[in-house]
This record gives sequence, structure tokens and C-alpha cells, in this order.
Amino acid sequence: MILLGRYLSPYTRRVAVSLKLLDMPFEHRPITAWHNLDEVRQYNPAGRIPALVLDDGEVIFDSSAILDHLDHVAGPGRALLPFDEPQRRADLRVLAVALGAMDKAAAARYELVMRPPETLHKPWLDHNLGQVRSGLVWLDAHFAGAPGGEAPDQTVITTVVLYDFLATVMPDHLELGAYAALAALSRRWNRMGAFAETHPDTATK
Ligand SMILES: N[C@@H](CCC(=O)N[C@@H](CS)C(=O)NCC(=O)O)C(=O)O
Repeated sequence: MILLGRYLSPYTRRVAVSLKLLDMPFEHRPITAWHNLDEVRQYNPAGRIPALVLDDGEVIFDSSAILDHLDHVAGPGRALLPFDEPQRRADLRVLAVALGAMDKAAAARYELVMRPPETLHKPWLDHNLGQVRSGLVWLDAHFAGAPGGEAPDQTVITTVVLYDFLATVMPDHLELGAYAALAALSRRWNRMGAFAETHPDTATK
């Protein structure tokens, strides 16, 4: 399998961490929509990463669709998102908050890095950062009450990846130290190879 996308992308990193935790070998190609748009479009018509090329050449894109496939290959005993209710919908709720915050963080970052500084629209930036913050407050309370077991599941993977992304690309715009449970979650799991090897700070790509 080939995973397309840089680990600086939290969507790509959640797939990379999941592949490693599931012991599924893959080749990593750190291409981006900014530098390699024509190539990215050959895999995903929406021109976005991540995309995963399966061994038979089929391409899956959008991180959640990729992870759904990996869980089905892994089977109910090893899947990172439970197959059964009510745990599945409880975990999907956590993922909705984490991915919502991720989407809003990406929107805020684009506002900061894509525009000439004099055209930055502060109300829109603040709107997005406000939604990231309310997501972080909810996630922090969730993980303070449920710090997790011996192995990370998809709620932990995606939340750690979100937190690390924010700490890497916009530490000055968010008060990340205020989220003690999330900081502890990130510290705890970044000691594990799957997270450490893909960390956006230390990963070369
Ligand atoms: N919902 C998608 C989001 C993917 C996404 O936003 N990828 C970004 C990189 S972090 C991208 O390729 N952006 C390029 C663009 O939108 O032009 C997923 O979960 O995979």
C-alpha cells in the first residue's frame, strides 16, 4: 500500500498512525496539493490528501473512508473504531468533535498562511479559532473522565493528532496548556513508535 500525504497533515497522520498500529506495512509518499496538485488529482479528483493506494491499484481517499476500510480488513477484534453499538456511536461522537476542530483549525491556518497579511479577515479567523477552542474544551473534559486503556483507539489517535497539529502550526493562537487532559494524552502516546515516527515536529516529511 502507498500512503500519499505529509504527516504535517493531521488527516494523513491519523491514517499513518492507524496503519502502524494495525501492523499494516505501507510506503509513504509525502506529496501535497500545494506542490504536487496534478499528481494528487490523479489519485483523488478533489485534489486533496490523504489517499491510500491499495496493492491492487484501487485508491481510497478521505481519511475516514480509508480508516473504515482498514478497520474492516483488521476485523472486529482489532478494529480501532468499535463495530458494535452503543460504543460505536459514542466514539463517532468524539471523532465528530475532533474532526470538526481539525477542519476549523485548517480553515484558521489557511486564513493565516494563504492570504497576503493585509487581507487577513480577523473576524473569520476568530470565528474558526473559537470553534477549535470549544471542541478542545469538550475533548479535554471527555478525556479527563476517560483517559483510555492500554492501547490507543481511533478517538485517541485522532485527538492526539489534532493536538499535535495545533501545537506545531498555531501554538501562539491557542492556549494549549489549558487543556491538561489533552496535553497528557499527547505526551503519553507520543512515547509510542507509531506516534513518534509520524510526529509533525520530528518527522522529516
Ligand atoms: N476530510 C478530508 C480532509 C483532507 C484535507 O483537508 N486535506 C488537506 C491537507 S491537511 C488538503 O489536501 N488540502 C488541500 C486543499 O484543500 O487544497 C479527510 O479527512 O481526508
